[in-house]
Amino acid sequence: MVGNAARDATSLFTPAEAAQFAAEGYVVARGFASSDLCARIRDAGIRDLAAAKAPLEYEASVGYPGAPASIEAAGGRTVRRLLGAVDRDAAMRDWACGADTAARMAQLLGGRPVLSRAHHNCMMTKHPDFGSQTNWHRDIRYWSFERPELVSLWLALGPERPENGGLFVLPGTHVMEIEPQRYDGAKFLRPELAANRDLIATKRAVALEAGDALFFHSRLFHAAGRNASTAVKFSLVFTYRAADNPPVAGTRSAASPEIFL
Ligand SMILES: O=C(O)CCC(=O)C(=O)O
Repeated sequence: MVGNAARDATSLFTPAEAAQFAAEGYVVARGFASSDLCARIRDAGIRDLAAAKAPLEYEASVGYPGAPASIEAAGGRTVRRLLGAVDRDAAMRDWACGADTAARMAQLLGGRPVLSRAHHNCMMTKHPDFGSQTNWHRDIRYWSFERPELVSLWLALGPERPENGGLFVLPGTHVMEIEPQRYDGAKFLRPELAANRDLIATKRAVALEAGDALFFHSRLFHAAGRNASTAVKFSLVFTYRAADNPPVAGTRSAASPEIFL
């Protein structure tokens, strides 16, 4: 019994960590996945990348800064995301749906977690040469749920720093109201506006090591630069909702079967 109690305690956020998530919209669980598991997940990514195993998203198809202009251009088949991660590989699925992940998600969501196959559900593969920059955005911008309160989980499979395209966040922005005119047509923050510049000046880099997991709110603004290193950066990303926060019927968010944890 003592052993179980100790194990349960380590699988949850401390009150201080939960309070950080509530206040800042993100929290990092250090060493959340073992190095053995990280190696298995990363190897699966390397294997699927080499085989160009569908479903894939190419950098060229998102057209972000630094991406090839088209599939036919040099680097046009650079993969941005290996999609469908939960159905791609057992190690990815087991981690996404495992007891430790479910317990932490239940804590942050305040209810039973449900994994969305429609959003994230991918391995991000940021390449040195043609990997793109992602400007400041909230993931919820194109998602449709009863409440805009989902939590995403980003597992680093190697070191993540600004230099290799690691994430930046704007702490506390998950609870801010932002006027529509502060966004461009694709719902990225317009960096030329003084109000946005002031907000962006509050940015914080999220430095991660392999096995660290970033939990972040679907309304948290985040961004990432290009990968200036010589190695592809692999990160596994999933999104969860609470069971009482269903997707809106008829939208893309409702189009794929979900997994109740
Ligand atoms: O790695 C990146 O460029 C950022 C990815 C991201 O923010 C997203 O997919 O929502």
